[in-house]
Amino acid sequence: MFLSTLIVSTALSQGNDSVEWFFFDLETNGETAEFFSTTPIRPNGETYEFFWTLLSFEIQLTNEETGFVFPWEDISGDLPVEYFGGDGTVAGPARCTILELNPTYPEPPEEPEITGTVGLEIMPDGLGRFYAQDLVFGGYLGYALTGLRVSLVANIFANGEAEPNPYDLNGDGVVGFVDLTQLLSAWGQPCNSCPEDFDGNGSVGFTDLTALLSNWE
Ligand SMILES: [Ca+2]
Ligand SMILES: [Ca+2]
Repeated sequence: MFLSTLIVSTALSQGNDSVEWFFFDLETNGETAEFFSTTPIRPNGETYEFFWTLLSFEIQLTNEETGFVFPWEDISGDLPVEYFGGDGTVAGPARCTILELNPTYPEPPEEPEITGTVGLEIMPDGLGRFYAQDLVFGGYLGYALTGLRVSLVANIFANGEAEPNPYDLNGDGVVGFVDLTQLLSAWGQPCNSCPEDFDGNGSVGFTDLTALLSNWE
């Protein structure tokens, strides 16, 4: 499956001007964890095409009585097929979500050892963020689940250029406090086509503030 993903990816990469491989290796003992790619992709893509493949999904068990920690065990073969990989397209610009999974292992009616959220997104600076959160680890017969390790590879293509967001005044990919500060420092001042005058009435005022706040991210 990994090989076929490589072949499809190569075919699709023609005509795309920004391509990035993201390798992720996340390890957690139940706490929220995140892992960032070492290289970024262009964050202003109009759309992003992606393929991802799960490399391994490992769990670690601990004997609750003796404290003995067992070696990592790859259970990816036991997971439902939708966790093995996938592809799709999302709208840019970053920040945008590539995938979000809610693994439950094992499948009902067995008692779950793991529930939680594992996801991948492109950050405003173009880095890939792979994360695990809201994890609940269970156990059985005196054995507790104490660790989760997920390895995944994603191939992402940036296509086209997203229209710049006029409310993102400093161009960092989000409408937030920095933009608010910039608007407030231009408050009340007459200006001729300055970026903070969203409604173009010649000054920065309440209407512009409301417009920025309603586009808050
Ligand atoms: Ca901003
Ligand atoms: Ca105005």
